[in-house]
Amino acid sequence: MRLTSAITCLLASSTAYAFTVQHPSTRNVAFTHQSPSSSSSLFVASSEVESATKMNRQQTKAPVFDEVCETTGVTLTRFMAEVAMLNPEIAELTTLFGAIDTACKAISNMVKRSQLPSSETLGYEGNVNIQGEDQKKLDVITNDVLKRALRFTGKMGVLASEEEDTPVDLMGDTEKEVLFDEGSKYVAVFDPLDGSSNVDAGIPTGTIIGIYEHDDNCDTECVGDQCEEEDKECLANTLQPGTNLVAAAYCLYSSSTFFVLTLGNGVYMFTLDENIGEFVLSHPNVKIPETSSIISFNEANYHMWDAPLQKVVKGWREGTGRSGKRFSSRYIGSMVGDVHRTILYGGVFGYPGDTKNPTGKLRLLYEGAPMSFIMEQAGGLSTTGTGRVLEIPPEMVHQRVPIVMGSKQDIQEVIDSYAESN
Ligand code: AHM
Ligand code: MG
Repeated sequence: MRLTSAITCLLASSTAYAFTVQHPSTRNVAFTHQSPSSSSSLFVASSEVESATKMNRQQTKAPVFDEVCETTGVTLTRFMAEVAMLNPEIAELTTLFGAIDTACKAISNMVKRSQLPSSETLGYEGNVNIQGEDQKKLDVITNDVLKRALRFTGKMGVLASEEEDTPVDLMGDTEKEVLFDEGSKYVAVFDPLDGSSNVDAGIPTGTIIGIYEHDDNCDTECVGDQCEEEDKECLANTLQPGTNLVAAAYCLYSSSTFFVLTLGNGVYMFTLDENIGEFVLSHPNVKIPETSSIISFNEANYHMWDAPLQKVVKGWREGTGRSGKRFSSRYIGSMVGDVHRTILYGGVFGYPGDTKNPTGKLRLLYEGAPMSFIMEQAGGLSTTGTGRVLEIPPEMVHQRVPIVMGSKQDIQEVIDSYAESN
């Protein structure tokens, strides 16, 4: 019996697996697997095929669960097992997601316990990272947790983290030698504890992860000085535009712990059930409302923003924007929490450029691109105002990018305002 058949509450007659594959140069193929009781439930949303085409990238495949059993649930482990069974060529992602699953649970636990005097994990580490920011103890610890978890999958080539000066190969030791393992299939970029400035106050934080494919040409092995220039260039594997992402995920440490992922075909939200220690599918194929009336910016910077953005936000505040609705403000100051709410309730989250910091604050590689991938896969948009965030080729690991993302109609209003100002 197929594993899927055992999930009785999932396999109602309308349940089918549907997924699309796009190889940039060749084809756009739809595969389906239908449940035994369903002969006509072929389900491939045309919008998904269109969005795959638009993205011009190799799209990974995910099962579509269109029902969730309220009592039994589908764990992240089972979900990934389904993905692997139906898509053997990306089966190795299962190992990676297993590692991230464990790391997020460990980080969630640490963040929760951090308020206890005995944990001694609050406050500053005493180091400053490459971006001149004081590292919090939890920044350093969580970076280590994630790095170790990924390292022991044996699937990783290179990673880049907010807390590392340069990309790090995972097979090397702490000397950060340049060394590649032939089995390395993936490249990870991550921010281990985004919003960590909030953590001492017990306010939500999150982990952001993007997964790219490792360049097949980077299969040489070398150590330190033996490395040729081209080997070193392999480290630049982390510098891929968001359109190349094969997967992205975030974990939100809040009133619940969430694990939210996309494999390029919809967004799946899992909630940690502490009783069984598992992430359980709680929001399958979640879609952001097309419009809403919530804005989420650090509005103290309003006077320094670009005029086209000021104009739109002014209209939203006053109820004279395109929708005619008066918007409310909700701003945590933790991107993961703010984006999570935006996906569920709709609206606009942004950290735009301003006269002081023209490229804004958020980092393209491990904050902007993975979160934009998730936002687009949820049916939203993510823009700099003048361009799609996912299409920006990064030149540096810690490069910043102005971002406004959220409900399609509201973001379109921002894009139009920039276009009109030219
Ligand atoms: P961090 O990666 O150093 O934690 O900074 C990123 C965070 C985001 O989560 C959040 O959107 C932003 O910084 C908040 O910045 P500000 O305090 O300027 O509003
Ligand atoms: Mg961050």
